[in-house]
Amino acid sequence: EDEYDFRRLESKWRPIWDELDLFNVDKADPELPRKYVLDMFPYPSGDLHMGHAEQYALGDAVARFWRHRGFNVLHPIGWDSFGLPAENAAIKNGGDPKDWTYNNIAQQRDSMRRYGASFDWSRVLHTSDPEYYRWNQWLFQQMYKRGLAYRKESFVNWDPVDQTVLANEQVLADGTSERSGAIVVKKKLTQWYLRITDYADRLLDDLDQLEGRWPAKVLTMQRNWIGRSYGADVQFQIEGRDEPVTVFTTRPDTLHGATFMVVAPESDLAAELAAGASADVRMKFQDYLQQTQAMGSIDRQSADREKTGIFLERYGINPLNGDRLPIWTSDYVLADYGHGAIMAVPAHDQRDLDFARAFDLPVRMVVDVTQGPDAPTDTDGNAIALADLDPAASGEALTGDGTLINSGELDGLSKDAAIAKAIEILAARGTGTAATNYRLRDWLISRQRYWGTPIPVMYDEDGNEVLVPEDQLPVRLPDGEGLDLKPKGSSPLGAATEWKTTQTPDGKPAVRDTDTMDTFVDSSWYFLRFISPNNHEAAFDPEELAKWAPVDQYIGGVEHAILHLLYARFITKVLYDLGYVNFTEPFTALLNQGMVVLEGAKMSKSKGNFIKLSDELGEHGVDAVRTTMLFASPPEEDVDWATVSVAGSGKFLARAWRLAKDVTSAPGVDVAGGDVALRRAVAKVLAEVPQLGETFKYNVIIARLMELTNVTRKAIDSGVGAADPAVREAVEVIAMMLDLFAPYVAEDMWQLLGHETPVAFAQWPTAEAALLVADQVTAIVQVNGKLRDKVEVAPSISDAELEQLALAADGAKRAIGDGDVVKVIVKAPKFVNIVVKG
Ligand code: ANZ
Repeated sequence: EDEYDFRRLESKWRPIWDELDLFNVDKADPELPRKYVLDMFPYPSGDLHMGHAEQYALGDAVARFWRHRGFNVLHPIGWDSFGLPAENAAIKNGGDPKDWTYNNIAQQRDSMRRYGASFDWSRVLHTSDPEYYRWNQWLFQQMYKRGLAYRKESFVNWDPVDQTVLANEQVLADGTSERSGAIVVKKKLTQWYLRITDYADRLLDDLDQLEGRWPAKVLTMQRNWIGRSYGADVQFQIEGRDEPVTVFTTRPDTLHGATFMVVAPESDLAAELAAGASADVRMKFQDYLQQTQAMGSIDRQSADREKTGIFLERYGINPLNGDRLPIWTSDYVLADYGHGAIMAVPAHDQRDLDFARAFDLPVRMVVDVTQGPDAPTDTDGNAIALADLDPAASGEALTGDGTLINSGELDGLSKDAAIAKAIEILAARGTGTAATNYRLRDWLISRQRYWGTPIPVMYDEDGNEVLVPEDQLPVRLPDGEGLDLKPKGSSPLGAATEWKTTQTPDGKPAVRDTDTMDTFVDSSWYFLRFISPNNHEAAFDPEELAKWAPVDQYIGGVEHAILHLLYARFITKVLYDLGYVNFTEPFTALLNQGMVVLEGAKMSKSKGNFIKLSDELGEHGVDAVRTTMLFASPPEEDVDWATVSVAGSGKFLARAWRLAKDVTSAPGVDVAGGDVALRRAVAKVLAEVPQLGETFKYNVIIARLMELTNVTRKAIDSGVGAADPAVREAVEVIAMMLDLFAPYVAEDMWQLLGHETPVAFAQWPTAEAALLVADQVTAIVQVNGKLRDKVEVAPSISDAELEQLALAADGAKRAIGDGDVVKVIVKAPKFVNIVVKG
């Protein structure tokens, strides 16, 4: 009991905290202002690891901070508990994915309690509970009724190892699956989609509201993902074909520079044109198509790939100048962007130029970039002649602004003016219009897997879609035990004959949709369910929503920068349009924590550089690990576990705890008469820490508490003594602030100091203004050893500064008179002696 022992503190306080249900927001004073602080909820993949420890140390510091600042803080936790790993574990080891999932949840939950995270445990939710996924189904149906959920047959990204469809977002830049690492292929299937593209403009424009509140990097990633570009749809007649072909271009100003056209190999148009070509081309086209389909889209467009393609023996007609343009097919044109066909302008587009040079096609300059605002210069700053910039020779396309040439009616115009003029001419002739394009695609949510939310739709005998009536929701998953869960390209639920067989509301035979939803649907609105998790009448309660939503501070990894956040923003806007919520952005502020690494490298079991959280907790204790996580660096940066000292954190906490043991004054003692120097030190911390907390500078806060701990220890051991009221004041402040990172130590200190209520709700006092005034010291100014003047200076003054002041002091000037100053002896901040001769 006399020594700091983290094991004793943890086993002492954990049951007491559990018993008290401390962070249940419904038990707090309803008059308090509110904040909603949310950590991205975990996937129950096993026990908590170092990454979780970093995230929850941070999120908990944020939540605790706002409680100490007088807010009732909603800080809920739950589990994102549907998904493939559970299913794969069941395939490997037998059993039901449910068992694996809920066992892991139980383990993580225990670990979080041990970790002292200040969650409201009355609000726990699991997305795999029928009580939760019922509302996924409800949400899907709401969207279906408004035309925002629809089915279509299309090429999908197919993961041949996991045997499932992937969203574009899950296909990595090299064309492999984010899940299995397999090379993703295209497959034609009928699938459910959510119409996120209807929201593209709002998803983009509303990002402006988040400027400064979300990491700039995340905003950029969202913008690029949505990828809006302005330009024109231009129609080209095709020789020997009735219908014109439309291409999307961002540069209609360059129409006169078009020298060929390219269509995507897997487009219907390519197939049609190839079918009419010679036998040789038909055969080459088939091979080329197969090659293309085995490739990822990002890889296909990469600028440094060698260009390949086939001439389809057909010609298009340029609507501006009547030029005849050969039509090629090449994989650098994507079937699902724009119209799957382009006009190629090799002089001003790099990929078109690479292609033209590979196949010896003409290159025609139509923008004189030497006449533009960013005219190129040589190394001496001299202008370069246009003839020396010829892309056909240099291999560098001229993509900059400039003045139009070789372009008939557009000649002499700037790029922007020419874009407007070209669109005007095309529109007048009925061969083109202004157009906007997006990279964003509709959200494919069907998954051919078991462990997810059943899609609440059935099909009658004619194959018509029929919604499962709302009063029959949830459509529950049948037991996984006994079902063959192995991936085979169709959902395992297809084999659940009894489950699958049902009736339409008017009694006709029907079968259920056997696919399940992408688990990103589950996480796209869970933050709203936390607000009324136990409401069985509705997904969320409007009154409660008004109190808490939207989330004030969201905390999680940057790996969710695109998908999860985009989907959550989309669903929020949908719910806004449906009248369920009165805000359009779900997360007012976002913080991305860094990773925990070892010697600069990501930790992984296979690399053998894996640090086990439970080992660290066992050796150093929860508080020391949490403090270390936040002391190591600002939260956005990575923590390198090889460079930290957890033992050092432990020693600091022991020193702090020892202070509380030593205090001998009674609680409530009047601090006004306490030692002024120590009170000033405390006041500085009180004034500075709230600012630091609002900007997440926990590392600096910990450094300040370390300093204050040392100063307080010195005061106790020197003349001030343990009975001085200033010592009590200092130790109380240390305990209240340590609660952000080291709740066990803080609680125990608080109790040792004689308090009977939990430290978590102790309000930080405000610093007394009088104590914050910068101190001054009096420096003595002597001339030849005799006191001649005094000056008031800051204690931090340098010798040089003090010398200047002393020489300028009236008393010193008089004493020096006409004499020569031969030497000045300075001991800042208190003493100066000026030696004068003659
Ligand atoms: C002619 C042109 C001239 C173009 C020029 C660019 C520069 P963003 O900005 O990403 O929207 N493009 C259109 N559809 C395509 C497809 N399905 N696959 C590959 N490329 C496609 O890009 C729009 C530009 O990308 C379009 O403008 C088109 O090339 C090409 F000096 O048209 B451009």
